[in-house]
Amino acid sequence: MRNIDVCLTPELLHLYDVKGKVVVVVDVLRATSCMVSGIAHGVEKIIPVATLEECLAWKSKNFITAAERDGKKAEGFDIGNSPFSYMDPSLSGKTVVVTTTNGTLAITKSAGASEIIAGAFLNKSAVVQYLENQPNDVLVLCAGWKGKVNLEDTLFAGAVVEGLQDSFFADNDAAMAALSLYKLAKQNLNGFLANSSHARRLKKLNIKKDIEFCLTEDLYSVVPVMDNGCLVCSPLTEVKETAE
Ligand code: 3SL
Repeated sequence: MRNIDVCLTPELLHLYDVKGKVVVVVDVLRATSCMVSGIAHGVEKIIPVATLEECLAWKSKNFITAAERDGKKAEGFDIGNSPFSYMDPSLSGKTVVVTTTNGTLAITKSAGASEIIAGAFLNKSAVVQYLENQPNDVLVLCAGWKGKVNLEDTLFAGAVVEGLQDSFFADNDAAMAALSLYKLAKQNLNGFLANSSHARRLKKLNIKKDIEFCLTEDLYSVVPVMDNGCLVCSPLTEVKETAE
């Protein structure tokens, strides 16, 4: 039987071996939710980069850029990190280069995995189905916040563990803890996360609509997969939902 493990923050990633595994990077609020939304709404490629400097270098080559630091849109880039910005029809068929505080860093740190995919509550069941239909062990990597563990990514990890419990072993404490938390929270994710640190941080910036949206389960059936440095729509999944 295949194995599923959970890394609760990129700071602990050095303790895991990503070789031969599918790494599911999750940053529910909001990086991977943006990526899933963008791909679902027709963005062709998303290039995640770790730093503002790299993102700026792409901008100077006329790429569309998205950048966020500390929850705010970074100065000088085209869009910030709201899933609603990624739904703009003008982005359809285009490439977006993105850097965020934690999410894109978690993706770049996963280099060396056999595959990297982006997960969020928005595409939870599609991710579970995708993982069921491939042969490798799985590591869910929670992006967290500046090296610290956060609740929302841990809950998503638990949701994936729950979805795969019949076909994967989850015999490690991080996966068990994530699953237990998800079981406690799943009837009311929004309520459970109301006082979590990043929800409070975003609310202070008046970003409430994004939180509710990012906690919607299974709105989309796409799975963004890294291919040559770009996240693209996995050919095994499809763009179904386009209206918003
Ligand atoms: O840290 C990140 O990658 C972002 O998703 C954080 S924020 O939700 O845009 O503040």
